[in-house]
This record gives sequence, C-alpha cells and structure tokens, in this order.
Amino acid sequence: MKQEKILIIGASGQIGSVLTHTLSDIYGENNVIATDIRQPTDHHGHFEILDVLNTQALGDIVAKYGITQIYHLAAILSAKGETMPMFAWQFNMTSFFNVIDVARQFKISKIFFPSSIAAFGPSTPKYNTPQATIMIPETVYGISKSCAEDWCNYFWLKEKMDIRSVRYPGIIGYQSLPGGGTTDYAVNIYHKAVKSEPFECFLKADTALPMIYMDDAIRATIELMEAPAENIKIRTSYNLASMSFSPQDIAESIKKQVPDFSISYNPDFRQAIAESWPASIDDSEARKDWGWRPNFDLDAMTADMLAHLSEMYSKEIVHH
Ligand code: AKB
Repeated sequence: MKQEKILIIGASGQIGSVLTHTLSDIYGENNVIATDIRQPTDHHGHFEILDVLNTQALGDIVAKYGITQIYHLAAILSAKGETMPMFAWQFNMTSFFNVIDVARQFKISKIFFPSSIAAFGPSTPKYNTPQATIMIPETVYGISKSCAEDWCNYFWLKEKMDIRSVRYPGIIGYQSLPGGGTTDYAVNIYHKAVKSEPFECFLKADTALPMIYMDDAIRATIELMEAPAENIKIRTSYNLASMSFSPQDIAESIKKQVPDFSISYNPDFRQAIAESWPASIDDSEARKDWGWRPNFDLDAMTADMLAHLSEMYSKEIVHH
C-alpha cells in the first residue's frame, strides 16, 4: 500500500491543531505536514507557513512532500465573515478552488472539506433537519459552504474527484480555542467556569444549536476519510449530529459541578445568525453509510472539559 502523505491547511486553527495531532499518531509524524498562515503555539513535526490564496505556494508544498491527501480547514467563520463579507467570500471560495486546482494537478487521492450547519437557513426545517432539504443560508460563510458543497458534488460527478465532507455542528474542545464563530460561546463558557469567573453570553438563554465534542468531531472526520469510497453516497456533505443544547442547558450542566457558576445574557448580532440555523440535525445517512455514532452527551462533555481545563490552568498551559 502506498504511504499516505497528508497536508493540513489551517493546522493552527480550532479543528486543525487537534486533527494534526491525531493524524500524526495514526500515520506517523513524518507523514503529516501542517500548514497555516499563523505559527502554531506548540507543534512537533513538519510545519510550513502557507497562505492558501497563493496557488503556487500550495503547489510547491504538495510537490515538496509528495502529498497524497489534503484536509482543507482554513475558513472565515460565520460571525467574523459578517464583519467583512466580500473578503470572507473571496477567501473561502478562492482557497477552495486553489485546493481543487492543486489536487487535480498533483493527482491527490482524497480531499477533506468541512461544511457546516451554517449552510442551512431560516427556511430549512429547524428540528431534526433532513440531509436533503431547502438551503438558503443568510451568512456569507453559510453561502460559501453551501456553494462549495455543490462544487464538491460537481467535481465528483465530472471527474470522480474524491472529496469528502461533513456539516460540522459547533465544536467544543479543551485543546484549542475557536475564532470568529457563532458557537464559540460554548467553548468560552468552560474557560470562565474553570477560572471561577462569571460568563456573559452573546446568545439568548434558550437558543438551542447542534453541537459536538471535539473527540467525536475528530473521530467522525477520520472515519469518513477512511471509509471505502463505495460507502460514500453523499457527495455534497453529510449531516453530522451529536447533541443539541442552549446556553441555559450548558450553564445548568456546568452548575452541577461548579455550583457557584453564574451566567448573564447580552445578545448581539450573533443572535440572528444562531436563529437562522437548525436546532437539531438528522444524521441518519452518516450512520447508515459509514457507521457514525457519537460518544459524548452534554454532561459527559462538561465533565471532560472541566477536568482537562482545570488541569491545564493549574499547570498554566492554556493557549490563547
Ligand atoms: C460558526 O459558529 O461559525 C462555526 C460553525 C457552526 O460552522 N462554529
């Protein structure tokens, strides 16, 4: 079997930093090449600074390391995208097409491209959102994900390009911090709880959103990428679900372990974004096609987050 050489674009980000570690454990540190526009806070193994908008630089790295698979994780997320709509559109789409161009040129065997629950909009059924449904997103980030999903399907139909994708819910983990998203509050709240500080939430108390623990999100990504190609029936992007909760639910879960924890609510422009997204997702196609099952519910996640963050703060190894 050919030795896989994996390129990660956006390796210093919330998902990319964790995925880089996990893929290095599976494929060997020497076979995973991390790239980002930012230096990672702590990284062992190959790392290259890469501006993914520069096709030549991307191609040079692919050639240099003999890359066979690409995980393209760089994106401008929902909230930040609304502050710079045209840049978000150009960044998200140009980076996507650059990856496609280079993948074609160097005969890359598999690409991972993340979509998001942001690809849905207010006219999408809000509860138990089906795999195939109406999609009219109202953020630039969501429009870029929805369009790119269709392009993934197009490149599969026309060229048999093996691009795999999931619609990530909000991702929560202790290992890294999110940036520029609407679901970011659900990570920040745990940091405040561990520091015994009050938390002011930018969403209303009862705004339920689909969420997933980092361990489950990473495992889903790798299970999808390792599934036999004939099992991959959805070539746009798979619905992926784990849990759904509101700020009030997560605060109650935290209070079971940190009784003094206090939360207040001061909704801003992100409230409208959250309200335009589903509250829960039907992921039965992912379950059927490649055996997806989540492991963590809200209380299990809270216990794990608080335990890890307490240890990290006590050792002063939290990265900001
Ligand atoms: C965001 O909030 O923008 C992201 C996402 C749901 O894709 N976390």
